[in-house]
Amino acid sequence: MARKKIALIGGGQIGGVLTQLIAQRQLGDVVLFDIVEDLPQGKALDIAEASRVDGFDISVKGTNSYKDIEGADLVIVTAGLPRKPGMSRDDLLTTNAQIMKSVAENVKNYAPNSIAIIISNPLDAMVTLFQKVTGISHHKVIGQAGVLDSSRFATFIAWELGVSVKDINAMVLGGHGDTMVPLVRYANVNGIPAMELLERKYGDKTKAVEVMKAMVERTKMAGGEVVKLLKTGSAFYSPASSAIAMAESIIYDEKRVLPVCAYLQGEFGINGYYVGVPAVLGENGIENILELTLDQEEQAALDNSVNAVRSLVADMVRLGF
Ligand code: A3D
Repeated sequence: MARKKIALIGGGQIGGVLTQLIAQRQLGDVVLFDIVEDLPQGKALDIAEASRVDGFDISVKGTNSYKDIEGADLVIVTAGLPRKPGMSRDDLLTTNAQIMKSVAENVKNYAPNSIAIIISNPLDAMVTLFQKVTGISHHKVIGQAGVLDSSRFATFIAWELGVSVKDINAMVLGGHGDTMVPLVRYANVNGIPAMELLERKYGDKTKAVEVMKAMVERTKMAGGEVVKLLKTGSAFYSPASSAIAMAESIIYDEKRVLPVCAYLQGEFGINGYYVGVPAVLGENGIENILELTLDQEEQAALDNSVNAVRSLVADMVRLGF
């Protein structure tokens, strides 16, 4: 198999971890782009100099020139400001939309045939803008949010039940904001409903519901919890790992079912918006969107989340993007 070329746009916290993970897993040759002079070159050199100890022989190049991303198979975008304590993701809209527009124009020029994974916030709006400016097919422009939000939810359930997180299946749908929808009814431990195990643990349904509700709330606010602790930026290890799971499914055509920010055309009753839903990821990007039955409460929560995405996108359009 020819080695893939992976362009990372944004050489900050997430971009750096992405580079290291890609190198260690030998997923492809990396070009790390940033507008800050010397920053991507420094990170690339640092990571390349671990190649002997880590045992990888892919190439890692840092650059300030978009020409170097030419012909990339996969582009992962993290360019943009992260949150500081007290900020919502939506507060980043104006600044990051300007950045995303310039990123997208360059990807359109140099890597129009790539598949793109977007991570920059506010996520749902940034994916929408990137797709609009590049004109790359919707199924090849995908947002990362659900893999991370779901991993956070799964982690909290594992801690609560005292079981391995490897056996937890939990999914979060909707927009990547405070209205996201952790699906309680489908959360399970190797097929056993998480709610059943909670009820057995506490011997009381009301208490089990209360504990699950707290985990749902913590999941929704998990990004902010990390921002508050870090003080100077937002989570970066877990978002990088999440994007790597998506990248691997695409590069190795694994057809994993992952919750990702995908363009919907009628699925879940939503038309013309990027929203987090379970999708099959393979060599063509999003190859299928898996619909599932939602009860009234879940559908209402998803509709509420979609409304938040709609108003964010409308704000972006009003700002001229
Ligand atoms: P940070 O460490 O600040 O890195 C961002 C990088 O973007 C910096 O190195 C900047 O120099 C660079 N940059 C700025 N403008 C441009 C430009 N025009 N072209 C290219 N590069 C540019 O942030 P980070 O890596 O921690 O986070 C990056 C983004 O991801 C932020 O918008 C975060 O809010 C977002 N984020 C998303 C998630 C999701 O799960 C969706 C999670 C965590 C962070």
